[in-house]
Amino acid sequence: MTSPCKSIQSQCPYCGVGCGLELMPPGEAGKSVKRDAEGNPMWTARGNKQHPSNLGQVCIKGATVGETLAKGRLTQPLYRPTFNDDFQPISWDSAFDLLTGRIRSTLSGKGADAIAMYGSGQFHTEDYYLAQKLLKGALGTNNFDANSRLCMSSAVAGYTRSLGSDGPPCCYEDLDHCSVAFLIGTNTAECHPVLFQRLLKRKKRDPKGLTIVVVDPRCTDTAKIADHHLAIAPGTDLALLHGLAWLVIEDNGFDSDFIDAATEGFSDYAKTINTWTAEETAKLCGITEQELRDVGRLWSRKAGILSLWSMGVNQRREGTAVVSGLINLHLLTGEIGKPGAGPFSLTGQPNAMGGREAGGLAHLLPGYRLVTNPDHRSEVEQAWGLASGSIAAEPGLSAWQQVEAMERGELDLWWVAATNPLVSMPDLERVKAAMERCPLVVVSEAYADTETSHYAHLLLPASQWSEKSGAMTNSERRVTLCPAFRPQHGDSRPDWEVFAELGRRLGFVDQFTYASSAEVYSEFAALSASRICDVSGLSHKLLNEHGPQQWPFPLGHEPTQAAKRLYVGKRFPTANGRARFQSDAPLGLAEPPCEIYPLVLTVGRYLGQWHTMTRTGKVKRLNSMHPEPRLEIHPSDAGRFSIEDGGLAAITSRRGTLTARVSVTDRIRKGSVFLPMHWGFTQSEACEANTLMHDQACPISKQPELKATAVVVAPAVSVMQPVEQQSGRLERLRRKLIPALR
Ligand SMILES: Nc1nc2c(c(=O)[nH]1)N[C@H]1C(S)=C(S)[C@@H](COP(=O)(O)OP(=O)(O)OC[C@H]3O[C@@H](n4cnc5c(=O)[nH]c(N)nc54)[C@H](O)[C@@H]3O)O[C@H]1N2
Ligand SMILES: Nc1nc2c(c(=O)[nH]1)N[C@H]1C(S)=C(S)[C@@H](COP(=O)(O)OP(=O)(O)OC[C@H]3O[C@@H](n4cnc5c(=O)[nH]c(N)nc54)[C@H](O)[C@@H]3O)O[C@H]1N2
Ligand code: SF4
Ligand SMILES: [Mo]
Repeated sequence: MTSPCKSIQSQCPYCGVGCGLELMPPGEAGKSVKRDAEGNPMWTARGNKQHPSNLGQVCIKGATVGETLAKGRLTQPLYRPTFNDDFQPISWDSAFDLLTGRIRSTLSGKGADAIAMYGSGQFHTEDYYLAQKLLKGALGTNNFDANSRLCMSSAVAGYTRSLGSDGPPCCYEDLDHCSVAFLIGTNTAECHPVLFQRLLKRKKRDPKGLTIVVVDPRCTDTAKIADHHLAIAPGTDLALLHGLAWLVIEDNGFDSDFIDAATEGFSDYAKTINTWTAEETAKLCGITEQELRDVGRLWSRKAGILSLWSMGVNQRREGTAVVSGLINLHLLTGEIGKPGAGPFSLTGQPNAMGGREAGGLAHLLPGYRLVTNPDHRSEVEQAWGLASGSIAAEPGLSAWQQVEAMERGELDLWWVAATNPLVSMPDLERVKAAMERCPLVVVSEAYADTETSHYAHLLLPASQWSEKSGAMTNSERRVTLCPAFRPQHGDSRPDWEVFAELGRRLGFVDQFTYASSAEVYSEFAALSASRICDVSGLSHKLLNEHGPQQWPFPLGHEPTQAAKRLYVGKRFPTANGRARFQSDAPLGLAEPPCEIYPLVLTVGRYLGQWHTMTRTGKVKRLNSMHPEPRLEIHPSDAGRFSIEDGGLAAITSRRGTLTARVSVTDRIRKGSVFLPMHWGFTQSEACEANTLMHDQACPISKQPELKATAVVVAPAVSVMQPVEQQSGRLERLRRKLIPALR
């Protein structure tokens, strides 16, 4: 652990902007020692001026992270053989004995594929790397997936399909250079606030030099600053993108030199977009032809277009096709690989990027390698000192496929780490029922009372950010070292250490012996050599001495703060060096509105809450920003369904019903309603939005369509509590869980 007397530099553990934070020890920031609600002395955070990604800026979540770290922590391993038993404290030694025993009996019984792990973009790179090494290398199953499957996997698949490799090509400086910011399916103001502020400042400084377009069915805080807000009907994005391409061609606004020199597939693409006339497109998207034409003209100008996108694009059953549709426009206009231009996915979580680099999805191996590629498998087997054929040749189960496998009774062990699927997965009642069928559910968690903990047999206390050292990569491919600067809570241990110890106990002593997380990072870094995401020149030591660095960073590379872009030479990492136009026909929503369920529910985020509230829900200031979840509904729909502002509504989909208090607002488009995702069944204001969502996913990226489901609303007279609260299950479990913690 680093000396606690001086300020510490790290990366914010919340969103993928990956701001640099400076953390001041208790008593150093002001005169008196700040304390959290439980009286613990508190570290305070501010933006790190030296960090190139945020230049000293910070948002309210980053600034209050110090208040979240100590409260309500899980401090020792707990076990119960069945959900009807009480949790009992057990030692780590017994926990490892239990795990190795069950793993060995599964391996000799159903086989390795009856084990699966579901990890998270909130892992450090070292946690990720060892988790997937444990499953893919030691156990011989590719069933390691992460919540990035619900988040960035359409971006991963879209980049790979269109450009030949994953990896966002842009950098944050492009926000200062672009003449058009094309924001699609991103509420940047609430979800990537420091980037939004950078854009806003630029707009104020140079109103004519920057045009902002926002494509979103809601008039979010992001859309409020837009010059053009296209409030399209949900799920019509691909049609919109094809329609914009049609206009670019009509205007002669394409870049034929770029198309000839650097792409393939243009003639098929031209045929596909030919049917998306301005008139057709505007009609399908529910906007005016003029609105569409105004934005089409901006693309034709080719004067520095930067596209930013997030979950409104990725969380679709045609997510990969929409990402490719957006990249198509950049290829058509040659707007890629130069300052202020390019397709730029805004990563959700602080280290989903590091996870992708480290092989943290069921189809990947470290260094953006693929499990289906025999050369890639053999390179990794050699590096890991494993016999040829040790790594399975088929992709493992993706996040939702793991749930389906439990439903079929095919999983003997499901290990959830650093994610809270009983809030964040679709169709929650199905997930709960599936977990009840699984003989051993292991949950590695930093906090005690999370929704998923209530459905665990074995709870393992995890050290979290600030208590373990590791690297994270942000959206602009910048790697920051996050050092340990606070002590462990009780018996909690870093995730990577737990995975390493289990590997050794399973007999892989050489493969899993590390003196520190720095050694884990070095092994991963070496394996990335000569791949596009090459970080072989990086180490904890270099990052500590020279600060954050962007990749590619090959061995011997000099540390630099100068921003880097990919594909500046118009060459792409495909077999023939050309980027590929994709010609997908738009499909629209998997569950479109109908007579019985006439509205489209979309589920997203509030500025002051992070996901399932295990951390931000502990901060008074943040809770007071959003005291409760609200259903947003348009005044005309409210009238149609007799819903009143401030009243209660019952929201019903094909999968269930819940109640929520209502905000009648024209922020939302007619025909759509919005709920936040944050409030799970442990919250007194519980509103389990995902009980309503369906599981249909993009066939390429396997990312579920978490942004849209068909619902009907009606006035409600009383609050409907979640099953766990109604049945007393929550209290019963808490009584068992919490005494065991004391
Ligand atoms: N405050 C806060 N910030 C966060 C997070 C958090 O929990 N809280 N989480 C982080 C993570 S992991 C992620 S992934 C990002 C998510 O960041 P965002 O994707 O920006 O956030 P969301 O609110 O999920 O959804 C974005 C927008 O998609 C719109 N949308 C819905 N349907 C459609 C559609 O059909 N087309 C289009 N074009 N738009 C549509 C919604 O109206 C919403 O405004 O935020 C990160 N930052
Ligand atoms: N309908 C709908 N559903 C969605 C979304 C949506 O937009 N709409 N968004 C999806 C997206 S993009 C995402 S990213 C997911 C997010 O959903 P989750 O991943 O479920 O959300 P978090 O609350 O971030 O969960 C992280 C968990 O890890 C714990 N934790 C923190 N640090 C550590 C650590 O170091 N080690 C361990 N072991 N545990 C730790 C936290 O306490 C918390 O319980 O939700 C998805 N679900
Ligand atoms: S913008 Fe994101 S990374 Fe930056 S301080 Fe806020 S939550 Fe943290
Ligand atoms: Mo995410």
